[in-house]
Amino acid sequence: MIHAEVCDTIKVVFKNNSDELDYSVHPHGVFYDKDSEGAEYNDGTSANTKVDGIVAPGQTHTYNWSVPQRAGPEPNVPSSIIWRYHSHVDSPMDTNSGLVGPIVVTSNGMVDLNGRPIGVYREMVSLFAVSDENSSHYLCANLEKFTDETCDNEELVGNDDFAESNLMHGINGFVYGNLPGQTVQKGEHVRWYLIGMETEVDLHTPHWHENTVLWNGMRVDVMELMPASLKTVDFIPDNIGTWMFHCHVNYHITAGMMSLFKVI
Ligand SMILES: [Cu+2]
Repeated sequence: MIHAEVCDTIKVVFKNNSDELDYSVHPHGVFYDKDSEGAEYNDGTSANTKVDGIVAPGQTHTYNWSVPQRAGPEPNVPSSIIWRYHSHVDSPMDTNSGLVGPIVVTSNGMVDLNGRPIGVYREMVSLFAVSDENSSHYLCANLEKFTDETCDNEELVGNDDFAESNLMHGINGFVYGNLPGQTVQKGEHVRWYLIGMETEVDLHTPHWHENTVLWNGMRVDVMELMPASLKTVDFIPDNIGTWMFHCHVNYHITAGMMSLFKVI
């Protein structure tokens, strides 16, 4: 999780520890030159000069992203908003392999000594994504690691049920209520950031049980999230208990897009 204040410059030193694949760090919302974009164009520039921030295995690259006013919140909205970074060499496969993370930008002068928004006691981030592990770089490696099968079994890899089983309807990559760490305290100011990702099945409706959140001047308990969209909401939990936080799309419920959060 990267925190920045408007007028900052974010500096990311990225070492690609993969064995054989190029990766990058491509940010949303912030300001950058071509060498800090982390995205490949089919214009020949990357082959010669590596100016686009694509990083070969074992190599290191430094990205500089400045944070202008237009990367921060406007007045009358929460003092911080959510952006995202992800690998953008093969964007669909890279993100299906899990290479996604959050950037939080806070208004100028609204940041505490830890780089977090003043007055916000707890920040939560939830990534709603149907990770298509058939399109992960690590499908074959995972098969070999966790089963007795390999990708050489074409009958298996080409099987529709196998393919369906690899569509992981996750919140932060966890399914069926196994997501840890979602504990808040009654009466504290919680800022909850939502990230959508992936493809046309990723129409999500995060729903908090027994709580309401404030978004854009409205009080709601369900949000809309589209692929690659970003939302920032605030709430103050007022009822102690263990509550569901899940996607309200019927098929996504049965496929496991469920988690629990605790108010203590
Ligand atoms: Cu959903």
